[in-house]
Amino acid sequence: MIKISSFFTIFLFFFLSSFGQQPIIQNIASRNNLSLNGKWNYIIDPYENGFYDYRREAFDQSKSKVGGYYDDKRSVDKSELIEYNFDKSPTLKVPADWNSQEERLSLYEGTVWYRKLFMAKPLTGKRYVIYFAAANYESHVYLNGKKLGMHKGGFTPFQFEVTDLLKAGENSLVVKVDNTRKKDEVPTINTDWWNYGGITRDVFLAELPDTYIHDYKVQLAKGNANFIDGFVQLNGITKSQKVTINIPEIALSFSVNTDEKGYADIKQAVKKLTYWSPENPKLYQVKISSETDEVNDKIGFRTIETKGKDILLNGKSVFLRGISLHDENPLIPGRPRSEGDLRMLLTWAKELNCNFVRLAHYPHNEEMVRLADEMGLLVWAEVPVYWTIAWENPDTYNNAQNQLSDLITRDKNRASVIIWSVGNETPLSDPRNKFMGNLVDRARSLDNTRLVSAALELHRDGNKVIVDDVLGEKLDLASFNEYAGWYWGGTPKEITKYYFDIKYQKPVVITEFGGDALAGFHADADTKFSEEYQQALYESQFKILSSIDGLRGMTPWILVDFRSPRRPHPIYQEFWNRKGLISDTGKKKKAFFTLSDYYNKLSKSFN
Ligand code: GCB
Repeated sequence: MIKISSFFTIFLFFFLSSFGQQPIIQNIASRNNLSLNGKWNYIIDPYENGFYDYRREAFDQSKSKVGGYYDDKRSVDKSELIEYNFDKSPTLKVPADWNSQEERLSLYEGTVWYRKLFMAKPLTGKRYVIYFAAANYESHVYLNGKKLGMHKGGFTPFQFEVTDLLKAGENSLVVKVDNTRKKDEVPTINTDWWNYGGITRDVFLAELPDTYIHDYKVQLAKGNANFIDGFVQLNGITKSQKVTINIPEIALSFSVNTDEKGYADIKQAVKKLTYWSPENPKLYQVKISSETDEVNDKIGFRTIETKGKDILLNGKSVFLRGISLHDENPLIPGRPRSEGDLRMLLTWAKELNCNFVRLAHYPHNEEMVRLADEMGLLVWAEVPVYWTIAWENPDTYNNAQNQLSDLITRDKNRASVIIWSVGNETPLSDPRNKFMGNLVDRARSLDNTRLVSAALELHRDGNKVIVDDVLGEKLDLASFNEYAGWYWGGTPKEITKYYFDIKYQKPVVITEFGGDALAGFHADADTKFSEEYQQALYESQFKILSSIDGLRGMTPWILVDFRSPRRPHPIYQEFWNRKGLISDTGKKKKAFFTLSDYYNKLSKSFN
């Protein structure tokens, strides 16, 4: 019998294949790739002149219409009118946002056209795929003047097969990237982070065999530390093949046979494993080979579950000593551009004595999650269902669901990821409960081995802080954001009177608390924006939070100051949210040390 998760994989595969854009290829970065990173020529197009004609009809909707910039025309005839020229246009670096590279683009929201010329030598019998790890927000992609497809969502990968379009010699790849905020999109128009535009993550051309390993899951079964439960999916003509899974370090090698759809379950008893944990982030080389393809991965094995108010990692109760972070390098400032940028962020989290990070509020780079695997940090992974989403629009729902499915598909083999979060601080209503409830069901149907949660809100009655959102009933954790001492409740010393009334018998993980501090601004602990205020706030928070029965973790807001259009104060903010424990120049504030001491003690006392 086909399991539900396998059914969805197959369904998504055929559904998406028919629209040009393919479902995500697992671990594509490890394949034979030609990097398309580097300098791309660009044209700023605020009126979308390269996409629509003067009657506002899209050029690419009609074969007879010419004029789209994706034609990448060069003048051959001196009488010809061409009003753009990529060859003579300036360049932007990829991967990187455009805001941080060019003064004119720092506040820009709209369309920018990117063009990359590259040489290829396609081989017969091979297949070629162009892969974008992320571009914000809506991308239309063209190769040699032909449209490959469109993708929405600023933080998830997308790809197109180009085997039939790739030319021997020079190829022109053109991408229209539009970061206009829109009410019905995911996220919606209002967020407390910078709307960085551009091709923000890696781009490459991957070469694959005719029939290749498209997807696989090699993970421990739910609640069973001695059994691998997963699947493998081939794509190509020779669908029925023998596939061997080999983990040399434990001398394990076994085979499965794929069916006429290229699919096989992987079910295998396994012994002698060293389990992955933050203290010992053990990863195994895993080799998956079919008759026509081979892919190598580094995979950790661990179990995660809840029992009453405990979170059990490999069967042992764990306290999640966490911190929230955005996908931003404050020193640019902008989206991270390299593994080094990502490593810097996670190294800071380690220096805080964390064993957990909340990668807020959208999928971070795949490389970040792989680093968390390697460095030993548990991960909360989230989709940008943030604040006031258009709950009643079915397209908005489908978009959110696609982003969630892509995140789960991409990161399902990462031991570090223990929680899928379906959103943050969403206002209560029936349509919202339905929307988010459906996302929870979807997450569980795609992956029954991890916890599912969301960052909820609370309300107050006198000194009582109440958490009773109905969505909480469907989640594995009681997780909520709590801003006592900043947005409400008075000064840090006044908040110790608050106590919590949490309706669910579940482990409690506080997803946010915190307050702004401008690094280097010193005053007394009642003065907002001072380092002393932030520090006192953390100390009082530890007092009120420690009285919660079932407190099993926290991810204070936030590791590093980050840019936000919502924060204009001319002295303290200058369009930075200053709730970071580290400043925009990398300086650790007082509260950084307060939290690292607290976590250090917890790491010794909590078993
Ligand atoms: C929140 C949001 C987060 C904001 C933060 C703040 O509750 O989840 O995205 O940045 O508050 O600083 O207000």
